[in-house]
Amino acid sequence: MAIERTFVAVKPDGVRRGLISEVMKRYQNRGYVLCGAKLVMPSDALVREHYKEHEGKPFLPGLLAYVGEGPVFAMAWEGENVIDQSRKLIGATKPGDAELGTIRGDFAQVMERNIVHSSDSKESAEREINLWFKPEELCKYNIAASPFIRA
Ligand code: FUP
Repeated sequence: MAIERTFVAVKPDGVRRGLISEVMKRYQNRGYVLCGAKLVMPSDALVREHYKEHEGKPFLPGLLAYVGEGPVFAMAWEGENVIDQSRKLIGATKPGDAELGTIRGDFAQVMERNIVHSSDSKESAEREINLWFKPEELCKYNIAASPFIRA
């Protein structure tokens, strides 16, 4: 168990559907701390770098076009095991496989428009936070409720 940071993004479909606050609410309800947040019109280079693990895959061009259209609402969240827990909050990549109660399970129908991204490992969390945020854009602070959230 450890305090971690993860990168979460509301993708253009989520932004344009007015779901930024809905996504943020779920992380705040869980007691995670918002370390950074900004609305971005990402460059092609940024989106390509973000999805570099998918280089050469047939769905990549469509994915780059969809996310590259922007805006993307980029966030960094901090909390106990937040990397794995955030993956549970967003739900399975294919919304049809996502449990009801997860973000994708509640708001999406197809994986090409699945609302949110969340880092899938410690390595990708660190890489993606550094890719989307400058160090001075990240805040370290305690929320008033922390004694009631963590023992
Ligand atoms: P996830 O980590 O859940 O976002 O999923 P992946 O990293 O495997 O995929 C990144 C994004 O590519 C997903 F959000 C959806 C999209 N994708 C497709 O559009 N088609 C595919 O066949 C696989 C993924």
